[in-house]
Amino acid sequence: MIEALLWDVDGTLAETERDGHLVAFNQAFASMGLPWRWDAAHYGRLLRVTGGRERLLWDLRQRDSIPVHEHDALSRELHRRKNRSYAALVLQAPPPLRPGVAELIDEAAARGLQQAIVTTTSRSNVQALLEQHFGAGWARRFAAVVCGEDVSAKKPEPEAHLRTLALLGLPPLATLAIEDSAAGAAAARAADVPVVVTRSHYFADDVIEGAVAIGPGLHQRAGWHPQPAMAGEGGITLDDLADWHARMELVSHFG
Ligand code: XBP
Ligand code: MG
Repeated sequence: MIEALLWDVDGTLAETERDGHLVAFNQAFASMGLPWRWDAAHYGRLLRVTGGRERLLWDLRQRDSIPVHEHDALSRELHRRKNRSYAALVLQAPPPLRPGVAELIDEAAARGLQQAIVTTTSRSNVQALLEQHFGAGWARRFAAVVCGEDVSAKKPEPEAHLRTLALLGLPPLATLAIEDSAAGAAAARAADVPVVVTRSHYFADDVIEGAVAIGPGLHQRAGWHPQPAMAGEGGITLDDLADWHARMELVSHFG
């Protein structure tokens, strides 16, 4: 039985990357007079590196123009500016919640499940996004909120999920994670947490292994693997998740 839903943020709750983080990274480069910009396709490749500062460091290492001893300080400053820009962008034009997300959060709350945020993005980014969608009291909806600052190893390491389980006081099999990427799914699995994957823009073709279900989004019942067992209209419900969780038929999807 599922007692808690563990929600990933970027890509799962909202499509935050292309119109949020990417724009903010480029604003940070411009604000420091740096001549380079990331385009949407390059950013898609960079997303293989989880964590914004780690992504910056990786990209800096590919450039000859910045001496290595400056990478650490520069990546910290760029990341600080990027997160400030991201919060401003989200305030101006919040990326909408993906369809079906709000409905499932409300259904889970109405049925008494605990819910948690399990992300390795920065806390300020989570705060900015969720405050826009759920108001100033957004954190009361979640029994635990684990962010990048709370872990020493980001996804695909299991630390964020393990920490969440400890905060909730639940064993992994009493929970279900919802993720959008191979790294997120691998993190959940490494913590023995069953995971459902809702594919997002940048991870539409990711090779995903060992999810209990993989599909295009929570708003539709078509296109899921395995298909929801129960016939119905509309989006994925808690009963669908419970059924996949109970069957625990591990599926993989190779692009
Ligand atoms: C998504 C990420 C993050 C964001 C940038 O994590 O990989 O690094 O792209 O955020 P998740 P930061 O899907 O687990 O939320 O700059 O704060 O790292
Ligand atoms: Mg994600």
